[in-house]
Amino acid sequence: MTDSVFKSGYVAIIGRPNVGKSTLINRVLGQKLCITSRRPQTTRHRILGIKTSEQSQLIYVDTPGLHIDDKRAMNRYMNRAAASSINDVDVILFVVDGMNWTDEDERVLERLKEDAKAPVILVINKMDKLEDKEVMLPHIEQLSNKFDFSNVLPISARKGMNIEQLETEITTLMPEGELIFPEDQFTDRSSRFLAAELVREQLFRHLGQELPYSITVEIEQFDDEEKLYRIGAVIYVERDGQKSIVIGKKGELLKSVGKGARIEMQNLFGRKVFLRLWVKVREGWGDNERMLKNLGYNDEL
Ligand SMILES: Nc1nc2c(ncn2[C@@H]2O[C@H](COP(=O)(O)OP(=O)(O)OP(=O)(O)O)[C@@H](O)[C@H]2O)c(=O)[nH]1
Ligand SMILES: [Mg+2]
Repeated sequence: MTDSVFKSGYVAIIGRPNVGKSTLINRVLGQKLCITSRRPQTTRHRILGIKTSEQSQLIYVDTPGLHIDDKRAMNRYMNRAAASSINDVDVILFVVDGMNWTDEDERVLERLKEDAKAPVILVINKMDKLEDKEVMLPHIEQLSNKFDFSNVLPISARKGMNIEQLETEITTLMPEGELIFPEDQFTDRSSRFLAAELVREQLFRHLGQELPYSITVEIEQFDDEEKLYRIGAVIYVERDGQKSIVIGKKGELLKSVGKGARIEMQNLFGRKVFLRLWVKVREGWGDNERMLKNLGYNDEL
């Protein structure tokens, strides 16, 4: 028992695509929950990652990268999911990529200026990439002048640099409160949802430049057979040509995707997994609000 007060609340992780938001959440959780990739716009939905200790329950909100292009329905959905997370949280982490300040960062900052009611910590990620740390100081000073940040912290989510300091800072800013989720719960998402994400992650990782941006995954079967999970997933693409890319020569690519996803699922669920994948064409779904809703892209999620 400690005599300090228990703290609890929500921490939104906000930033443009690809700055390392999901990598950061996995790092603080000490477990892989959110999918990550070298490609921008990997995260499409808001996902909670819950970390409970003796002193606190910190509920991290991973969000899609805020981006400028919102011509497609799916992009608008992603921007809405990220922007709505700025409200109703107790602390905001504004994540940027080292020295690479862009127009999109500027736009995110404008949004924060308009909407943020909670304290904002500026998190400068990917510090491991920076060889000359000296150049960072004037940069930090310049960024600090842009907004009344409650703190500015250089970190490396990938290497685990300064993560404890960040957590301490977040806890300091958190209000006193009770447990919001049961102490053994670590996300608000179902195993079904996480399984679909893990298939999508492998597609992002295996497909390189050929990746159809709008590819999506739906779980059709998820049976708990005690010793194993039997999972069937459909990969949706928008055109026939994309289908053959995803399947690959002699089905090799799809096989590697399935193998990678199965290994990740077994790690996450702690259970043996039997996984089957199909590829189907569903034209124009990324442009169509109604089809997006049918595929689970609705704002209540
Ligand atoms: N060198 C380095 N790379 C990092 C670090 N953190 C993340 N990355 C890499 O940056 C890329 C993007 O990481 P994500 O965590 O998927 O980024 P994100 O901000 O969630 O991206 P979206 O979901 O697309 O908005 C991946 O290749 C990560 O491995 C870091 O601290 N150092
Ligand atoms: Mg992400």
